[in-house]
Amino acid sequence: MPAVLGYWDIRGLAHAIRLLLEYTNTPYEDKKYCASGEGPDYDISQWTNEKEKLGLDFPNLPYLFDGQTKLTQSNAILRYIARKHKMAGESEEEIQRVDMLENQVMDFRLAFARVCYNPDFRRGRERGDVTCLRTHSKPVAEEKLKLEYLEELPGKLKLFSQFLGDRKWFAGEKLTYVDFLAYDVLDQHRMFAPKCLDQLKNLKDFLDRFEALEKIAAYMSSGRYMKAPVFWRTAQWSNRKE
Ligand SMILES: N[C@@H](CCC(=O)N[C@@H](CS)C(=O)NCC(=O)O)C(=O)O
Repeated sequence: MPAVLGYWDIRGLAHAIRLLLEYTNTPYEDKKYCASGEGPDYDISQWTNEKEKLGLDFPNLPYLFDGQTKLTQSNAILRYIARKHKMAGESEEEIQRVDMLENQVMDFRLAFARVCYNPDFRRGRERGDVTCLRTHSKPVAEEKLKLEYLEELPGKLKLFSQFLGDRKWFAGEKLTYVDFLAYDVLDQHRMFAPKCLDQLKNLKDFLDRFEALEKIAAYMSSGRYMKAPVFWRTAQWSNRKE
């Protein structure tokens, strides 16, 4: 029986899991739940009708079923797959680096999502009553949020670059599940701010090295691969298929 990964029909918290399932050659069904109707009150019954009936301890998306194993929490799912394939770090130093990066990536991801989902500029845009920063620009709130985020971004990325240093992968010589997380958030940022990695050669090389892994390259060129949307319908950036 193939494993089942359940998630929305977006990239979101499932991207690194999908990549790891592909890399480890795990047979899986990529079960995608769709929201329908018009926003902001989308119909999410495809998920909510099932949510409490799946036997999950903490019903949520993403979930993974694998034989008798039923898991939620994206990082718990990643660690479960990684442990099976010895991709969770082995030496104490590797494990420390894995633990730290996993949590650093989550902080980075959530800060980015807070900007991309910010309801202030959505409300402003819907009301159409926000003044513009420049005559032909987007509403000021959106512009301001993005500019503030972009101002802080180089400092945040520099820390990832220093942490990687001249290592091949983030834990050291061996590929671990946190490389899949790091790949996902760095790639999202490259889509959001295309020049943001220009001065950080080791991060660009890391992305290239990751994409060149045979299984990853095959997945990325397959019809199964989903580059976008990164976020859900209610986001202000990357909320639709490209
Ligand atoms: N900490 C959880 C967060 C899960 C979460 O927020 N899932 C969102 C999508 S990103 C969701 O729509 N969950 C379905 C629900 O709350 O019913 C994880 O890492 O998996």
